[in-house]
Amino acid sequence: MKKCFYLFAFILASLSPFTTPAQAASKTDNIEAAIQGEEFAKLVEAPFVPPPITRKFATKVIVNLEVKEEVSPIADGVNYNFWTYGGKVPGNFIRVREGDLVEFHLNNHPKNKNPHNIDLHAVNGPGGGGTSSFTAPGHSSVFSFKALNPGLYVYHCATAPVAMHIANGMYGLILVEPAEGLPKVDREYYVMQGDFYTQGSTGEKGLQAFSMEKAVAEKPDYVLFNGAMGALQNEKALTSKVGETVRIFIGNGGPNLVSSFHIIGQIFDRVWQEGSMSAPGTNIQTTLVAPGGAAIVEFMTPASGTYILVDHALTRAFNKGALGHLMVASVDSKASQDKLVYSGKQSDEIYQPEGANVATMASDKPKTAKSLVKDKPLADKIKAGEIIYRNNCSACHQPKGQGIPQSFPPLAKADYFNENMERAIRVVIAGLSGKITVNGQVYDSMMPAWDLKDHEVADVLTYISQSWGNKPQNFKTSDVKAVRKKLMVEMDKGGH
Ligand code: HEC
Ligand SMILES: [Cu+2]
Repeated sequence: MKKCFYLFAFILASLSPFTTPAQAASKTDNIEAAIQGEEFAKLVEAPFVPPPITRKFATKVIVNLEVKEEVSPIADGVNYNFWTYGGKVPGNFIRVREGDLVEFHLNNHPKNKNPHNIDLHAVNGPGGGGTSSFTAPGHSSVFSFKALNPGLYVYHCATAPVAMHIANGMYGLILVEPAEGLPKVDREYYVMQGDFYTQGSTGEKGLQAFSMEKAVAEKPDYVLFNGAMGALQNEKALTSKVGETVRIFIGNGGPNLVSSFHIIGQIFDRVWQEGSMSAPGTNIQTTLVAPGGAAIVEFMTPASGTYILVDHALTRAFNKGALGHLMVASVDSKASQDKLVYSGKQSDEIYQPEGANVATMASDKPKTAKSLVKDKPLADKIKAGEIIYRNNCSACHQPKGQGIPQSFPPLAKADYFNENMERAIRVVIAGLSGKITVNGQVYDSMMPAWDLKDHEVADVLTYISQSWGNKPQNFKTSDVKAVRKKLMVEMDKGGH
């Protein structure tokens, strides 16, 4: 009877007009695929992945994955006791081919304190392997499964309390590559989001313990790509060159938050949504990645520059760490194409709608000539400035002016800020872009011009300079007014 059904299904599948190459082998075919030889899986740490599989047949793949409990930095000056598959968050990337027989060895390091197991979403079987892989410290469990369904799958620990094991970093990705392989690209990367819950608040220094209370409330202190703030920034940024194609295997360990994965300034040419290997979606801006889910995004990088990976639920990116960099380098032979795709800023001219007077728009509307220049007492200015700071500046420069390494310069004990009052005023009213050096660190980013009244600019700058170890100064409304006048004259002359 069962045989009969398989035969029937097989005939149906071969007749179906909807059969695409990605569906060429059926689950039944994969159950029956003959296994030839054996090999050890090459396990690779994020953000890299093992090379594409070129084998044309199914084999036995032996996976040796080690669980390690290890204290390492989650942010600058903040440590966390991560529980990992292979020593890092996310766990080692595993790459097998559909039809392969996977012999899985889960090794729990003798120095660990807790039992662990593994549930691979690529498994057809009870608990995804969880029930067969429960392993005490200093022990090793073995189980085997057949990789029947091609796709990109999450694996994670499923030992109680499961959410805690996952929140401590116990997740990774396994790719079951379709028999015919994936389209060729120039670069492949591995990025996984996760939410983290600490006793102290975001950025609080020292060793931080897990907070079950915050996890239950789903209020993370950190939302991270690859397990640490800055894990994909600066010298650790993902890279590519103009004209190259990039594939990112993006997963979400959770345990709780959905990721709205987006790269600022890139469009995904193809997205294999939810890790499915059937037809990819095309021309996608943001893709949802569920906790315990994954997707594959692919795009050609046509223009040079720095592009920012984010969870587009943006306070997670700018306040909780879900922020990475993709640096696309220009290529001499492609310089003209690069400029054709994106020009860069071509001009900045005064915009004056009919009937408007720029001079009064851009500054305080004077009631009397005197009210223009009269400042509040210093203490009141600092108080008012603190509120302006909190509402306008702290999202990027952070609540205590500490900034975010590589992205937003510090305003606390900031040599650049303290060096030149006029320049600080200019930055706020006219914006700033291009390379600057603050406390020895180079920033090459952009701050928008701020639409604040003259006295508000004076108040916020006074607050900053009277806080966090800066050189105390009193910025006057009249100073701001004078700088604004200078800027207008410069712009009228066409200078920048
Ligand atoms: C959207 C993010 C963002 C916000 C909001 C923001 N800035 Fe900035 N700011 C930046 C970036 C990025 C730079 C560095 C620009 C560069 O690299 O050229 C910068 C640079 C500066 C600098 C010069 C560098 C330094 O460390 O002294 C000052 C001063 C400054 N900002 C003040 C402010 C003030 C005051 C506010 C609020 C009114 C503010 N910023 C709001 C992103 C921001
Ligand atoms: Cu575990």
